Amino acid sequence: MITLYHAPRSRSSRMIWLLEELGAPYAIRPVSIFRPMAGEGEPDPVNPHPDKLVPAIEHDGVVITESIAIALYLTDAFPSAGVGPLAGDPKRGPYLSWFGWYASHLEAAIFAQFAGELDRPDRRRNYDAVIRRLETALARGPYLLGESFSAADLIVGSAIGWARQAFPESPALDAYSERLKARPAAVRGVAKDEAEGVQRAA
Ligand SMILES: N[C@@H](CCC(=O)N[C@@H](CS)C(=O)NCC(=O)O)C(=O)O
Repeated sequence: MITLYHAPRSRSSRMIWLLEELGAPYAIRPVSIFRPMAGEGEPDPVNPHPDKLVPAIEHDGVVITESIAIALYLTDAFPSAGVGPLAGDPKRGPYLSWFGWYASHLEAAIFAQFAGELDRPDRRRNYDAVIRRLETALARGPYLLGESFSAADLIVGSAIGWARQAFPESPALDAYSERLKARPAAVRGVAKDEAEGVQRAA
């Protein structure tokens, strides 16, 4: 059994989606977090994350943190779902590369745009490269790895969905977001996330 430490409408929401894709046995343990945008919320002593962030998961007594580490850990642990190429598969390298790119470049581009920093040449260069990389990948295939969906789409796509206004107009990006949102596991994930939010507000 996997325990997901979760706060509604946060980076842990996509982990519900991932667990649904995997058909993995899991329980959601709601925790409170500090929400910097709203300036409210308290770190939860129950949360095993060393910095009291979400997501964190606990599996067989081991705590795993960081969205991309959790995604890799889970897709390796539940390979029969077929949403994470394993070592030996030629798609494994590109799969890992998309995760690294997400953490190093995509999040930086989003936050630079939100912070109004795109007049800085280094920020602009990264932002333009990010848009180019996404457009190129989506012109090739419906998913980042080509024909089939993977957890790299889930991580990258959830960030695009959350921060759509940070990106320029793009039919390809919109179609990609819609394709991902329509997945049955994503729909179930959203419903469970909403239910958690309602319970916490009650
Ligand atoms: N790189 C981390 C970021 C985690 C993160 O920043 N989570 C936010 C919620 S979206 C959080 O827990 N914030 C609480 C705080 O800032 O104290 C990951 O992707 O897992």
